[in-house]
Amino acid sequence: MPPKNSLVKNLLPSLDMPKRRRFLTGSASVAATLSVTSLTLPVNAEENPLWMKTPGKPMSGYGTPSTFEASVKRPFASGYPTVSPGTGSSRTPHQALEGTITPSGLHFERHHNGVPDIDPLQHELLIHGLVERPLLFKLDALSRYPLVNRVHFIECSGNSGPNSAPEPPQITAGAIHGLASTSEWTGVPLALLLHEAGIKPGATWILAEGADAASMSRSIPLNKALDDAMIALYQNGERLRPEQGYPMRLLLPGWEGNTNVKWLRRLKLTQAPTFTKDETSKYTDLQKDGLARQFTFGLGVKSVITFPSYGHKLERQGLYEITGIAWTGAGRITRVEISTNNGLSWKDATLQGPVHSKSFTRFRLPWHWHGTTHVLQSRATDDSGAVQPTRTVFTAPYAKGMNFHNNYIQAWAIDANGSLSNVYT
Ligand SMILES: Nc1nc2c(c(=O)[nH]1)N[C@H]1C(S)=C(S)[C@@H](COP(=O)(O)O)O[C@H]1N2
Ligand SMILES: [Mo]
Repeated sequence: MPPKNSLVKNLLPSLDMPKRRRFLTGSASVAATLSVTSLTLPVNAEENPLWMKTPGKPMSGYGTPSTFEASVKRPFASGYPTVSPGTGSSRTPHQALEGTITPSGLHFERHHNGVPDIDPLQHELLIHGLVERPLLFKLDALSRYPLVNRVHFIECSGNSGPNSAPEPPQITAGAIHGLASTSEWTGVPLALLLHEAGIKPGATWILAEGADAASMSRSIPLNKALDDAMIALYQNGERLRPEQGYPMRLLLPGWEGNTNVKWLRRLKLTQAPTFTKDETSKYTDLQKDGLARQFTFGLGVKSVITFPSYGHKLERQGLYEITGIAWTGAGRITRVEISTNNGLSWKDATLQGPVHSKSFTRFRLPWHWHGTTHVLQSRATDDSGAVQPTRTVFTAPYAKGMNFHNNYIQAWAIDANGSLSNVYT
């Protein structure tokens, strides 16, 4: 398929057009230049296309994308294809998407032992341990609490791992950075349920356990649970997808994906971390000195240019809009700068509002390509003052191949033919 963006962006006028129209382009917004382009009518413009000559298809119970978009899919890989094909991950194809909300069917997946087929009438959530009153909830009971909806990203701490390879992999933006997605989540603030259960003195951590065959579990500091944690029941307006934890998941905005326990069945208040298999065998960050950082929950400030990126081609010279997504576990994105000359100089991109906290923010910068070579980079800043690091700065403290929490600046090279490749700088 032609990548979605090339279909749209190639409508933009090139620099070899007549002088009068070039003048209009220079002074007008991108939207206005699109209407300038549409002045050139195709030869058969007055003839009705085929699909206007017969009645269209009937309604459907649940909508699906156009068949012409069939190639917009999540690339996936299983680590154990024969024993457990459901163990592995699939990635959001960012290079083919726009806006900030990830369509539910394209939300990335990371499963440690496949997707359980949970009957919501049988599923229960237990809150116990250091509480005054242990509580047991069915889905209908939870759904009766006052609900809140918030737009948040989830990002696996293993996201961007392919860029830890010695040579830059020539794969799409989604194949590298697609273990991150944003949804509007609706659910019950966890603080509400914990206060109802009554927190006993001494409780400082919570064990969160999933109802999958991996019983994936993590220890969560009580402070986070009382801050902005949510038991999410809905995703983009509908019940959670099975892949995202149906019928309920723990949502810890801005914290590494793994702590957002899906198919949540148990929360146990404890005096200390439980040191579950999932937080001792994995999700620690090995340093050069042989020590590993543990419980590195917050995700760093990050951005990626989604157009143009690997797999796109600039077919001709002219105006293009450089665009992408930025996010941070700390709060809001305040600035995204773009360099087209390998970091020599930077220009502020426009941030598309509303800028939600701990959510994807779309950035845009119009740019003229004159048919020469470039290295494109984006550098995000958040409201804690953190700036996205270079690859050299990020990797400095870690052991070789440390594969977690990569948030360094991504670079795409454009060659004189307009082809894009992944490069390390
Ligand atoms: N119960 C359970 N929860 C889980 C997982 C899992 O395998 N089992 N995977 C974790 C990991 S590593 C990540 S990155 C996120 C992925 O969420 P998603 O599949 O909805 O994108 O869920 C987390 N929660
Ligand atoms: Mo993850």
